[in-house]
Amino acid sequence: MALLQILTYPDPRLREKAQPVDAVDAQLRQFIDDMAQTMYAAKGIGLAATQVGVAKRVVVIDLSAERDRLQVLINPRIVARDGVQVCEEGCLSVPDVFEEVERAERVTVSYLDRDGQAQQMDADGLLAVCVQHEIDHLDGKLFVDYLSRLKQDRLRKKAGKRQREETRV
Ligand code: GNR
Ligand code: NI
Repeated sequence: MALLQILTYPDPRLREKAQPVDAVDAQLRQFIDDMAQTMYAAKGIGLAATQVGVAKRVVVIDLSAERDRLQVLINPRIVARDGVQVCEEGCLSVPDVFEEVERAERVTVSYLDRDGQAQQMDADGLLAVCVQHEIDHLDGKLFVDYLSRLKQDRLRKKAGKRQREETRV
């Protein structure tokens, strides 16, 4: 297994639209294991392939306290949604930013599991938030895109400052 590097805002690769997976094979399963290891090491509850610079529609999620309930969603698609909930979100690709975002309260997702089998799942609460957050990543979208223009301007400035600090010798 290998730890992958998580891209951070405003890396342009976070804006790419990921392509559907056409074969769930051993190579893809190896990549999924690397994604899971990377998510656990970063203490995230989810990770999308886009965040590690791979433009494929693959997501890993684990909401369990014991970190032993890995969910793998390949080519996930929301087929039904209803209700509204507001949750304070964070993102491994947007460090140190936590803001409230409005999302659907319940979603039904169709996807392939790590064996390539078609599955459907009903999610609510935090799982529903996480699924929507991760599918957004696959479409090149970040949770900060839902914030006010003013907050986004502040984030852009903060990210620019961070980048200048990191590249200074
Ligand atoms: O670890 C994460 N926590 C989180 C909290 C509230 C709403 C969404 C998330 S997902 C985030 C990990 C991540 O960035 N996934 O893309
Ligand atoms: Ni994220």
